[in-house]
Amino acid sequence: MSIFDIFKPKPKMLDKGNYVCPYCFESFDKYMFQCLNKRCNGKGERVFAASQGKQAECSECKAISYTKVCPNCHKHLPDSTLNGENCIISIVGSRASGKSHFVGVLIHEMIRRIAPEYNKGSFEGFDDSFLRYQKVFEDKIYSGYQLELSKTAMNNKDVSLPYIFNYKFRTRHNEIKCYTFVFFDTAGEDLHDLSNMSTVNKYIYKSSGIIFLLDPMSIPGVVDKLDKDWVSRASGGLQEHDGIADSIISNVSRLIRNAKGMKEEQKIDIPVAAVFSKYDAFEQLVPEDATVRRTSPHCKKGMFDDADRKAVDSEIASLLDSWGARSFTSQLENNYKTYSYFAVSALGLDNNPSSHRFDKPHPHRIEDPLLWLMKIGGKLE
Ligand SMILES: Nc1nc2c(ncn2[C@@H]2O[C@H](COP(=O)(O)OP(=O)(O)OP(=O)(O)O)[C@@H](O)[C@H]2O)c(=O)[nH]1
Ligand SMILES: [Mg+2]
Ligand SMILES: [Zn+2]
Ligand SMILES: [Zn+2]
Repeated sequence: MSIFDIFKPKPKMLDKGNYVCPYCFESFDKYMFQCLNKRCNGKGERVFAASQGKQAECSECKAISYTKVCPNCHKHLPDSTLNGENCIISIVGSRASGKSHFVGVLIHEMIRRIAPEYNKGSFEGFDDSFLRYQKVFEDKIYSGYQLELSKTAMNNKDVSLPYIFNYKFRTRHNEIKCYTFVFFDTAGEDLHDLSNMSTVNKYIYKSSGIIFLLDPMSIPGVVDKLDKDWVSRASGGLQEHDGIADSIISNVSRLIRNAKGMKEEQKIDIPVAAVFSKYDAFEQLVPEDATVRRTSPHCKKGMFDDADRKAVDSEIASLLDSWGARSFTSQLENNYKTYSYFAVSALGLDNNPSSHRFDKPHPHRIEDPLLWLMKIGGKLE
């Protein structure tokens, strides 16, 4: 038994149903079927209950359908939703903390480098997720254009659609595993105010892991030590910052406690990766011999190097301390059972955006938070 076994998922305790839709996050007991027969009068709109187990007959055209859909939003469901292998990863953090660039670069790297290198795995978009991902993120970031700040999900259906990817790989015992990852790139705007958080409300407490992005450019102890011009470039033109994410972490914690009916004294059991974004912008403040300066070791080794993770965790915790950001660290400690500190750069060293252009991203340690969440969730060997 390894230390990680204690974090393996416990038998599921879901509120209403057994399944969680990765699009609308409603829970349900029984999925439905959709008729895809082009000549059917229902024209793909018709949704019906199963006649027997894995298939159903369309009441309109009598064709047999195997296409399982959510009874609430009627979107096509991946198999792993029905096997209970959904991992909802929520990405939260204040405005301009770097969430969208992080997701955009992480997915690109997962497909091309991380999954194949780590365990010869594949990372494939489900349904239209890859096309949506390309349009919203990859086409822009990888031709060197900075993304715009994300729009609020309220009254914005497209924005509130998550990106769904299947991670498939073979274990050392030659078993094929498939996990469905649901990435939700929240707009910072929707996290600052509890009354604005109705969308976040739906998925945050169902997450398998939370990636909490901390913006180094919002910490006075960091900004004071850096060149002004440098800071303004890494801040994406955003002049005002609302302090280091304290209000967001308390809003997020409150939502989770309310939804799960937890007392204030109980610690939340969803693991949190507390991640400094824009590492490139503050590397000059990091000690020369620090582990976090080295390239991420996990993919090269083909296994998760927990000693490396622990070293980075304590380096970042002591940097936060020395920058006077204790209120954040104690909030995390008092509210969450499991958390670890990381630092990543989505764009890469010497790639600080100027006039909204930069070189093709060459990220630093972008895989660490996700691999850690998978590892402690018992999803990686
Ligand atoms: N130097 C540097 N700047 C970055 C990095 N990632 C993002 N930025 C900059 O940070 C600013 C905000 O990035 P976004 O990813 O749009 O931030 P966000 O958290 O999605 O913001 P909202 O959508 O408003 O919540 C942009 O100007 C980016 O160019 C990075 O790795 N390094
Ligand atoms: Mg964004
Ligand atoms: Zn039909
Ligand atoms: Zn749904």
